Parts: sequence; structure tokens; C-alpha cells
Amino acid sequence: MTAHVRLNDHIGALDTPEGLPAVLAVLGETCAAISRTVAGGALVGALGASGQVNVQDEEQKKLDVITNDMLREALAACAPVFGVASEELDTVEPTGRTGDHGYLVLFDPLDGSSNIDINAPVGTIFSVLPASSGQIDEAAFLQPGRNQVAAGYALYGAQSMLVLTTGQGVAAFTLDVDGQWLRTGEDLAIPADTREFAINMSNQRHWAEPVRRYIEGCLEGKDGPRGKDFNMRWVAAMVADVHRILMRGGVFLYPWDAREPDRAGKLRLMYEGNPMALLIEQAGGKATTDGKQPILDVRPTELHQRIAVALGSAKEIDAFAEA
Ligand code: AFP
Repeated sequence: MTAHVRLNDHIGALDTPEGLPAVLAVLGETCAAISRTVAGGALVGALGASGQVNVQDEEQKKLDVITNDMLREALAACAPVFGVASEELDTVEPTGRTGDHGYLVLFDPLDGSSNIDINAPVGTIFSVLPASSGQIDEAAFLQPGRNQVAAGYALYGAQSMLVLTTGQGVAAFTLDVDGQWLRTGEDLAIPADTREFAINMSNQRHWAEPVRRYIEGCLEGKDGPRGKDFNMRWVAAMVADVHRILMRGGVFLYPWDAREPDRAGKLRLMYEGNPMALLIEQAGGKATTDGKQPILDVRPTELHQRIAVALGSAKEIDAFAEA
């Protein structure tokens, strides 16, 4: 049996700023606990709606609330964490700590909530930003994604996996029966070419013309301008679609659409777009809003602002940009 490196030993061997290993260790422990809670499903009363609505004006599932509280409490007790922000919280929550070597942690506690009650994959997405020595308010969180010192996700699927970057490549960990994250992949690399796209096709009539042209080119396959057939996937959980792309390539698209013309896109910049973009770029892919503008260069103006997303295999994102 191969001896696998544990998450904390992997982090300890990295060149990381002071305090960051402690933050990542708490995130790993909490995601392992969330994996156990999600796995309990109906047996632990974790399915169904909570009866509450969040700041996104979305009905919260019970697990949205449970997992959000698990992360808030664990991070509030972690000394280098100076504040947290969550998809499920109206605004930021300072921990009251200030000083040097502090971090801000942003998260989507359970991405893919619509999958919970059908036992399809869900996940936790997290982003870690440096905390300034000043006041920890919403403005302190509004940093471009390039400032992230770490980003990752936990995917609760057939296996529970944790995928993490601190800016030195992307590593993958699998949760073992003892609740330990054991390294099962490192230096993940996304193939530059792909024949697989992920998009919610039911929105086709609402897309802008370039998106329609790109998808039509994929659907025409080898009989059309692309000269090759494509396959489609859509898990309705960004974590699972991004994980597939990290494992075998592909593109993931959630573009602007005319259903809500004043909204840049459905996905949130700070705790979905930015962490996933850092992972994708670190694995050699491209992560953009429109095929050209890197997500990591977007200067945030609001904590819960939304963003269009086109990420994945570099050459296919270029083809999307030229459509
Ligand atoms: P939920 O967490 O509300 O299920 O949304 C998941 C998500 O933000 C992202 O993870 C998916 O890729 C995308 O939305 C699915 O959106 P559609 O339900 O419109 O396909």
C-alpha cells in the first residue's frame, strides 16, 4: 500500500507565509467534518429546505446553514483568521483580531445546493486573502483574485476530495476512512485541447450571439467549422465541473444571459470565480469572464458581486474568445 503524504505535511513542506498553514489545516478539518455530515443525509436530518432565504434571495437548504455555521465557528477560533465572508452571510464577520500575518477567508459553504436532495455532487469552495493591518470591514475583502494566498475546494462525491493551491501548483487529496486528507495528486495540469464543454443548454435562447456561435460550432462537430465532435457535461455544481476539468480538461461556461440583463452572470466573483480561477491558472488553464479578461484581474466593487465565467483548457478558451 503506497504511503500517502498527509495534508498538513504537504502544507508544511511548502514555502508559505506565517500563519497560513494553520488556516489551511482548519479548512481541511472542517471540510472533513462537512463530508461526514453530508454523507449522513436524511439520517441526520440534513436534507430539505431550511425555511430561510439568504442575501442572494435564494431559499437556503438545511445543509447550507449547517455547513456555513461549521466554517464560521471553526475559522473564528483560528488565530490567524481576522475575518470571514460567506455566500450565506449578508456581510463580513471580523473575528476581532488584528495585527500582522492575518488572513481573510471567503467561502461558499455548500456549492451545488440544488444537488443535495438528489444525492448528486456538492462541495465547499474557499479563498484566502491577506488581511491588512487596518480595520477589517467589507472594503478589506474587496481585493482582486491575484491577491489570493490560497484557494481550493472540497468535493463531496463518490470520494471526498480536497484540491488546493498556495500559488505553487495544484495538489489533490482524498479523504480516508480515518478522516485524514491523503495526497493522491500533485502538479495537476489541464490539457490545452479538449472535446468537452459544460454549460446549461436550457439557457441557449438567452445567450449573447458569440456564445451561441461557439456552442453551435461545438454541436456541428466534425461536420462543422471545428472539424471534431464534442461531448457535453453539466453537473449543476461548479465544484464538480471544475474538478472534471482539472482531471481531464474541458471548458466550463456560465455566461451573461438576457434573463437578468443587469446581472454580469450567475456565479459570484469573490468565493466562486476567484478561487476556481486561481486553481485553473495554476494548472495551466485559462479562467476568464468572456474568453479574454482574466477573472483574477477583476477589481471587486461589492462583496457578493456576480461574474460571467469561461474557464478551462487554454486553447479551447481561445476558440471561445474568437467565436
Ligand atoms: P446552487 O448552489 O444554488 O445549486 O448553484 C450552484 C451554482 O452556483 C454552480 O455551482 C453551478 O455551476 C450553477 O450554479 C448551476 O446553475 P444552474 O442551476 O442555473 O444550472
